Amino acid sequence: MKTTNFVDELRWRGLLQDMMPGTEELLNKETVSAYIGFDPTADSLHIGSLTQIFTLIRFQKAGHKPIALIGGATGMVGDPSGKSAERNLLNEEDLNKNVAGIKKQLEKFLDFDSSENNAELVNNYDWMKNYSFINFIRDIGKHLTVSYMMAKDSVKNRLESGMSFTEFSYQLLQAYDFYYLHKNNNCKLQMGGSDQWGNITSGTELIRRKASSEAFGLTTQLIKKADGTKFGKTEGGNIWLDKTKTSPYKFYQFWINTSDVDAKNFIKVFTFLPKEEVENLISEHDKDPGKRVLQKALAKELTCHVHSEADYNAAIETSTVLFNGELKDLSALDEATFLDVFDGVPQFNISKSELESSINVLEFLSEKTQVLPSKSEARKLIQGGGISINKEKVETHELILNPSFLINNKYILIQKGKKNYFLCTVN
Ligand code: 485
Repeated sequence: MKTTNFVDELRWRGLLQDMMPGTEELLNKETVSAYIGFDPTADSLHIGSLTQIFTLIRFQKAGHKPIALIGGATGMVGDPSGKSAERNLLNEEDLNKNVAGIKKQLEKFLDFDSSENNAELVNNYDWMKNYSFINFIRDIGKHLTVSYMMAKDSVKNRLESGMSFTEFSYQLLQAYDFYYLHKNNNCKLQMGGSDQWGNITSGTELIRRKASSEAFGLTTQLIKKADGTKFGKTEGGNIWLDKTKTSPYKFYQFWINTSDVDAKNFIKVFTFLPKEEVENLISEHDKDPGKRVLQKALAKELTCHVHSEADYNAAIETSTVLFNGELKDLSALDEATFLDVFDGVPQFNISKSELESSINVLEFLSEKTQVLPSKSEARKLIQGGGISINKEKVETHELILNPSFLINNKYILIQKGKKNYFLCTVN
């Protein structure tokens, strides 16, 4: 059943970039199958891919049928769209691992069982693996001219810097996928980010020429941040959907730290909250931006959806550890989360044997770790109650550190004053 209008929905969320003429009419007229492709360039999707996963979900909620394609074949070639330099080819082992990882993630978001209006999952390797080069260039290559292919941005932008024939052919592969799904899965629409426009239109062109039939394309906006920096990256790299690569805590923190301007956009782009609720949240937020109503809603919706409610609750708990936590909270954290919590905190290393032979706290703070410039400074601060180790105030400068101080068998947490943390790793 049709509950929302898909195109209107994308519009008010600020997601719509381009549509081929007739797309909106088609979607208003009938139940449509549409696909979006994901190349297995890594073993996990990242938050950049969420826009498109959510596009498929929105499409389904609007009563249509979404198809997710994994590019087992195209991933072997590498899409030049939006790339300024030739890519390295992935080896087979990595590709297989990546396909499996991405498949698992897509399955989490979309229900792929075989009932009628359900989402479908396909892999273009299945129809490419036995397609011979000679047949492909006879059957497919013949329909698009070199000048047509060269007019695409993905090729034009590389005329100076160079591009292999391999990457030049990528658009033909993607065009053939669309042709194949149009023919075999009644797929009439391909969607993707705006960088995919050229490849999508190569597909509709192939379908027009080879099948004398009409197909459509729709692209969504690439997500930008108001300050111009790239969305979805931190100093540590991508924010991944796989919790072993980006812990739910760090994932939650990413969204909580969104700026006010961005949060107003992202609440529309990255949640399924209906218009009225979004508008209420925005006006509530504007009354007192310091309360970070939008950021909290954003972090909650996403952490629950991508991970789970339990992960969300744990992330909130972890966030409070730093301010009022007890040592038992710290040792309860798994190592990845523990490191995420103290990400960006100055770090020191000492050897395990040093610790085994016992270290006086003054020496530890000044010589072993340089938390303080000298033993006398350290003594002063301890006397003033300004040093804690593993969240416990150091009461005497005669304290001796030994392996019993280790958290997770590896770390000692030092706190100077209220806010300055240091992490000592013992190897
Ligand atoms: O038939 C197809 C085969 C492969 C693809 C699409 C259709 C993948 C596509 N060429 C591609 O490279 N997509 C990117 C990827 O996989 O990382 C990104 C796009 C982005 C958005 C997202 O995939 O850059 O705009 O479409 C889903």
